[in-house]
Amino acid sequence: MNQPVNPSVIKVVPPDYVKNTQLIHWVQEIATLTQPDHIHWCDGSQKEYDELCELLVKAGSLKRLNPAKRKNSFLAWSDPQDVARVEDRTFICSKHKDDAGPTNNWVDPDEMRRTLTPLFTGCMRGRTLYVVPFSMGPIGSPIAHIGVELSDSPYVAINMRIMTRMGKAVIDLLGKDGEFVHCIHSVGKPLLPGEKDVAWPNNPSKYIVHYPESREIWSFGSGYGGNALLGKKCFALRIASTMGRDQGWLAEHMLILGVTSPAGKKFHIAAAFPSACGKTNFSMMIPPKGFDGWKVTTIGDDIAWIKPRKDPVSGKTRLFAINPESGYFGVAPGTNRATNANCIDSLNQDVLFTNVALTDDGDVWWEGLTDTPPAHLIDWQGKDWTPEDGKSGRAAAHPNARFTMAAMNNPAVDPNWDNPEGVPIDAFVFGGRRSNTVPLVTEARDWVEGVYMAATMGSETTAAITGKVGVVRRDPFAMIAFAGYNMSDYFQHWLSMGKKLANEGAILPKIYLVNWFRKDANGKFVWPGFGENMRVLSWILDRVAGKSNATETPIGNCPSYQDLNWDGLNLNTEQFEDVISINSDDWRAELEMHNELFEKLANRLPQELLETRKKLQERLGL
Ligand code: TSX
Ligand code: MN
Repeated sequence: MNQPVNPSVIKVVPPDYVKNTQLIHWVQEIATLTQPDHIHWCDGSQKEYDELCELLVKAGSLKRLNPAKRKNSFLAWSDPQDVARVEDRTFICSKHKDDAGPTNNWVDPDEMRRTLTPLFTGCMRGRTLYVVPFSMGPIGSPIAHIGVELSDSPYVAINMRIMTRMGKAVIDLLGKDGEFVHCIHSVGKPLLPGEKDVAWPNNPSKYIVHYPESREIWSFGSGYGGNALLGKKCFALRIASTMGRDQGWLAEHMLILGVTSPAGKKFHIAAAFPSACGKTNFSMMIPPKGFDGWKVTTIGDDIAWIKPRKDPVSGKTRLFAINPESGYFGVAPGTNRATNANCIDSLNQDVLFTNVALTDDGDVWWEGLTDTPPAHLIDWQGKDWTPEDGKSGRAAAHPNARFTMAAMNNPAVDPNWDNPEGVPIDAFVFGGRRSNTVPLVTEARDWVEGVYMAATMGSETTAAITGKVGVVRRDPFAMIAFAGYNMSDYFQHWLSMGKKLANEGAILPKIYLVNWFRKDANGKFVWPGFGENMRVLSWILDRVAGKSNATETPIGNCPSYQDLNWDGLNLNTEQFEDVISINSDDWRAELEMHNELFEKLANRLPQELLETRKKLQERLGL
């Protein structure tokens, strides 16, 4: 690695409790490269968190919210050019291009290192390098893994304390020779001596780089979300998915929820949805009228790490899941008491808000929080805002504005959310946003058909995602942006896991495809969604328990009207038909779109998926 021009770097002196020689040498190496003024080893304490928040307030990067409204909570406004993940600047740098596959940006790893070294050289001048040790998953869990992020952003350090188990306990677990994923992050804005910092430093040139073979992440130029909180999408999905492929487990873009029946029987569901389908809402769902005694609890809202293990109860192998995160980094706009009451109740204290609007009394507001907006706000860009601006289309909060909250502050958090053993998964649910074609719920007849459903999943774009509205984009397993390797190999990994586990006599989860978003001839949503989705969940769980009926259709098993519990909801048989029907013209077009995806992925596409498509076509009489 190139030595910086001015190697006058501070000598790394770690705290006494740091014994890991690889860690100490690596911090020395990165400090020599990036030339920070100071190095701060994060211990994860409340005192440290409070001090970093105070430092960010003094620097003008955070505003403390009114403690009477939002206790111990802060607001950050980002640079308007740093507001979301940058997928076109995200790279999977495997040795071979085919190992990244046709859906990832690939650059040769040696070439990428030649590009990044000059960018990282001296990039932390005038700043503090924070050493952020973190565990993805309960510390010491057999499903968890450790990472260390070296970042020049104190905003990253405080977010990582909420989103991961961060601090000294992780260093202790690492011991002398423990392994960890190396994560390097810089906002990419070194300061000249005496130069005044800006509130949200970043660099117009952004790189989110993964080296799957050496399990490294290098992120440059952004301070926002998944670009900068490297435990989340970069580690827990992209790097972890390659670890799962190599080691026989699954890293998935899935929420995990617990459902307890009135009789006290507990089930667990893992569910994958593309963006803008209300994943966080689903993970915090409240059962509706007619479901007295049912309880829904949250294990995770975004990511699941799933490993097979012998279940002491049944004596058989089952899939056990943990939430590798310890907080939720959720989209604020659209969240309100009707869409997600548990979330609203989670946001009263200890929250970091990013890019929402500020009220005159030091509270926050975003589009959809209340029907009537406050008469005056400061918008996410620091400008005055009135409801008139809203009417002319200028949003007060950025559409991708976020809250960072601790899982423990969710009133519906599952008692096992932090259990190192994980929870046994009974069913996998996949679902996109489709105004037609895809029924409310379809059960896969077997594992392979379920993998096909997930692999071909599509979702319609919304205004918040792109300019174009209502275009179906394929998002296999909701992993299109997050698989750290070839998507066809990823499908094969799912198929192989299924086969291997079935051969071992394992209890495999059943697989379902759902769609809350079918519209009628007038373009209106037919299914009421939100808590009412419990009706679909309880049918699924009854299927798992062998208690409810289904009718075989050409695309899988669907409930008939009488198979669902309608207690407390008026939805007539015609409306049900609108959400469950299978139209053969629609499915002809759908299978054509599956073909387009398969052609793109043809190189290593598992034959079984092509065979499944053929059977589907025959059953549909196409
Ligand atoms: O999150 C949603 N879920 C899952 C909830 C557990 N949303 C919001 C999506 C945007 C992030 C939904 N929107 C859901 C849903 O099930 N369904 C719909 C569509 C819909 C929207 C509004 C109404 C009904 C359905 N009803 C009224 O507005 C009164
Ligand atoms: Mn996500």
